[in-house]
Amino acid sequence: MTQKTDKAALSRRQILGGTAATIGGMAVAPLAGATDPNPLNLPPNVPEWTPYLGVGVDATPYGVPSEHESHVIRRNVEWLTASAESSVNFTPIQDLDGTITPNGLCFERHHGGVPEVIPADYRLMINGLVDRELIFTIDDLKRFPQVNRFHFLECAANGGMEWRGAQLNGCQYTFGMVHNVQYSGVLLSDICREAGVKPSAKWVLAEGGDSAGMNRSVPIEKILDDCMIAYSMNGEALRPEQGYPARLVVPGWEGNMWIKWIRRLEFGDEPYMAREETSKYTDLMEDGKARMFTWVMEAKSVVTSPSPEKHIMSKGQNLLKGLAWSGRGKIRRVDVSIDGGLNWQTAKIHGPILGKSLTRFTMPFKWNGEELKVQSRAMDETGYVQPTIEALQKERGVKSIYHNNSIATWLVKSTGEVENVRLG
Ligand SMILES: Nc1nc2c(c(=O)[nH]1)N[C@H]1C(S)=C(S)[C@@H](COP(=O)(O)O)O[C@H]1N2
Ligand SMILES: [Mo]
Repeated sequence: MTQKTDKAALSRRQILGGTAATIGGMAVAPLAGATDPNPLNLPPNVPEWTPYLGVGVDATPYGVPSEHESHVIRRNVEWLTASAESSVNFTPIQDLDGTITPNGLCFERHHGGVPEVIPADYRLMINGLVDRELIFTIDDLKRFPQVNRFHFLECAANGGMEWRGAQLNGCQYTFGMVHNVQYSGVLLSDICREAGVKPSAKWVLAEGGDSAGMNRSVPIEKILDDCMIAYSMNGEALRPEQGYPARLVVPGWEGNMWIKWIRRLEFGDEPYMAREETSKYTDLMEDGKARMFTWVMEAKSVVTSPSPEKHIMSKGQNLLKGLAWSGRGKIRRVDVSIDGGLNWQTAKIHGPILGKSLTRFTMPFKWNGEELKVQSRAMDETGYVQPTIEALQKERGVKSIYHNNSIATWLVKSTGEVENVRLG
């Protein structure tokens, strides 16, 4: 693993809040990775940075986070990394607030590395069962009506290492193959109208322009419902690693279908049975059969703090934070347990609550140094409830890599340290 600094920086004294001060009855302790404060900089003294002029507006033409936030980065797991070009890294969701993933922190999954696409040379080709086969430039795409929508993208393999037991001791590694972005782009229904899709067209093959030439079949109903070709993320052009200059957005469905660097949409009358939907991205069951075309990402949630990277720093009042999402629509409710699922409380969910988008929840709790088994359970607007791992294994066994949306458990020890565990 390449998780380096975070744990080492947590001294026992910090965990137990030996230097904790008290503000309005709430204990505050230094954060992991923080250096000890210099008393000369603390009130009632004037801090040493105040009397000097600061850095000017010409210093950072493209702004970057404070150097004190350098631990908030995408991380990868060495033993999951066959080669850097065909690999994955993880979003540091334990370090984020709200629901938007900053562009530089969106996890990446590439099958053949990030191609360098020159925007002037970019083309999107439409062919197959259409009245007019068309080729669009990026400027052509930008002349269509624009939509701006918030959606999560979750890799179907998020949590895939955990089917048989708790493995990766990190919130980032266990749940970090997800990001949530506001996409600007064109609805595919508008592009389809322009091309004149024939009634016989039932499937669309979406194909990428990377060396992997990644392709997936998408049913026409989904294409016409809410799929987009996105050219912007969180207000700026797509990042190269997210598919610059254009990617397919397939709201609520597994990340593998969100073809990056998209170069072609072929309309056909049957699924194309591509590698990524036959050999990969099928779910092997106990009886040797495999589930196929399991597109929707079912409701899921995760407590991001406390979590293996976010130890409890002080006794008394604390705030539990987490994220919930569902590929079927909006999150309706999130329950939280701190005793391994015996008792549940309903967490506060924060608006705006958007369909097929991350939703933030929080819950205040008091901690007196006792062991906790922290869990969260999401329910979506269809009434679907996030299952326990036992219930999911009963239905699907343990051979599957994909679509593990079960409830996870964080064990909080008396030191305040947190571990990923499997109960029972
Ligand atoms: N062209 C292309 N598109 C692709 C991939 C790829 O390797 N090539 N990886 C897919 C997979 S498996 C996932 S999970 C998502 C990841 O998107 P991200 O890198 O923006 O997080 O992109 C999908 N689209
Ligand atoms: Mo993926």
